[in-house]
Formats: sequence, C-alpha cells, structure tokens
Amino acid sequence: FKLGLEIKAALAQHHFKLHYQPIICLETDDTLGFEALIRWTHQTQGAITPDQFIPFAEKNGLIGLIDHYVLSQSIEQIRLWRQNYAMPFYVSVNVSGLAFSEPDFATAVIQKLAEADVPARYLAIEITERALIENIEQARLCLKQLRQHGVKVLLDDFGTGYSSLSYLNEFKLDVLKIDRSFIANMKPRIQDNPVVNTVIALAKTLNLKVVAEGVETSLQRQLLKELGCDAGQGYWFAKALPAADAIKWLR
Ligand code: G
Ligand code: G
Ligand code: MN
Ligand code: NA
Repeated sequence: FKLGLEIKAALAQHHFKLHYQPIICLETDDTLGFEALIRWTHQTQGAITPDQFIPFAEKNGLIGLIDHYVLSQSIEQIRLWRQNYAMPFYVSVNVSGLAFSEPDFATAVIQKLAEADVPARYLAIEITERALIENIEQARLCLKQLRQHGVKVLLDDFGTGYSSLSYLNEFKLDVLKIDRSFIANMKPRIQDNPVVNTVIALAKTLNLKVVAEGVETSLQRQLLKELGCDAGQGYWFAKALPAADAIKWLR
C-alpha cells in the first residue's frame, strides 16, 4: 500500500467524496453555510481520515491536486444545488497554504466559478494562520483578489498555533472561526469564559463575523449566543453529511 499512489488513483477515480457540515446562525437558526470536508473510503482499507492523508499530501507534493479537486467538486455541488433549490447559503472549502503561494490561485478559482456559472458569493475559502504566514505577500494578494470578486474568506482554527494578532490587521478576512478547543473548555457560567468572550469582542471590533467550531452541547450553544457569537458549527447541530442528506437536513 503506497499512500501517494493510492491518493492519485482516488483522485482519478473520484473516490474522494465531500461531506457538508452546516454552519448555523445562533440568532435565527438559519443555515448560513456548509463546510466541505473530504472523505475517503478505500476499496480494501475502508475509511481513511483526512488526518491520515492530508498531512502526507502536504509533505509529498500532492496537496495542490487535492485543493483543486475539492474546489472543483464543491463548485459543481453548488451548481447542482442551485439548479434545484433557492440556495441561501455558501459552501466553505479548506485549502492548504500551498494554494495561497501559487500566483494564479485566485484566478484559477474565479475561472472555475465562471465555467460553472456560479456567482462568487456562494463560495468561501477556509485558511489557517499557518497557511497565511507561509508566504505573507502572496497570501495577501490572493485574499485581496478573491474578496474583490466576492469569495468569502474564513480564518480557520483561530487561536491555535501561530496566533499573532498582527495578522488580523494585515489580511482582509470575512469570518473568524474560533477553534473547537476553546469551545470544549467553556465553563457553565457565562462570566467564566473570558477568552471566548474576548475573541468574540475582537472579531466584532474588526468587523468580522465569528463562528464557533465544535459546538457539542445546548449549553455551549446558549452561552455562545449570549456572548454575541454569530454562528456555530458542530455535532450539536449536525456532523458533516453527504450532499443529499445535507439538503434533507435543511428541511
Ligand atoms: O473532517 P475531519 O474532522 O476529519 O477533518 C480533519 C482535518 O482535515 C481538519 O483539520 C480539516 O480542516 C482537514 N480537512 C478536511 N477536509 C479537507 C479538505 O478538503 N482539504 C483540506 N486541505 N483539509 C481538509
Ligand atoms: O480544522 P477544521 O476546522 O477544518 O476541522 C474540522 C473538523 O472538525 C472535521 O474533521 C470535523 O469532522 C470536526 N468536527 C466538526 N464538528 C465537531 C464537533 O462538534 N466536535 C468535534 N470534536 N469535532 C468536530
Ligand atoms: Mn475548516
Ligand atoms: Na477548525
């Protein structure tokens, strides 16, 4: 079993599937978006999780292929959904740092949207701080181009790893996603959550929307709402669902 060869084969044979996890407005309960999350069921090995192959793909020059595959599949899914439903939500795609150092990444995304006749407002890109700082100048340019065309940009896993508040000023973003580790550590009394409270206040000051990741309980959801968090994502609402189930779930 050679993981690199298996990834290439899975790309060619469309064995990677995207599942979609809802992002819910805490005020109205509307679904604002779905995060696309890659899933792989290997013919003989069974399920292989992203944690098992995304880091490998990053190290072995295969992540670019996965980024473009996931983007194309997500845009195709939006195109299909728009044929059948009034679609008031966006689809949010995880992309690697490598994508943001490709000079023509934004152009390629915009071209994919145009080819599928999908307006840019239906697409969002999720990036981590680590991805942004790998190539700051190129990333800044890339975000600017994407946002000028109407693609939303979400900063993923906020608060982990390289967190430096200076990046929030340097990069133009739309949404800050609070990493699920902060949500998992929330205390039952609202006043005992100064870090989450401060991150939400920071997002507001910067005119960013804020999404809490990993919401697993109704108490977390209620506290986040009271703290002024805009939206939540997590098992309390739904896990990532196959496309057909995501649409059923909406009803
Ligand atoms: O869905 P799950 O919790 O198993 O995802 C595990 C990790 O893999 C997360 O960090 C998530 O961001 C990442 N991941 C999931 N889907 C994709 C994808 O399509 N592209 C990239 N680059 N990462 C993904
Ligand atoms: O790194 P990123 O935020 O893209 O990772 C998303 C990952 O988090 C996915 O693998 C998804 O399956 C997982 N996830 C989604 N909701 C929850 C949750 O409520 N709790 C936990 N522990 N993981 C979640
Ligand atoms: Mn993400
Ligand atoms: Na995250």
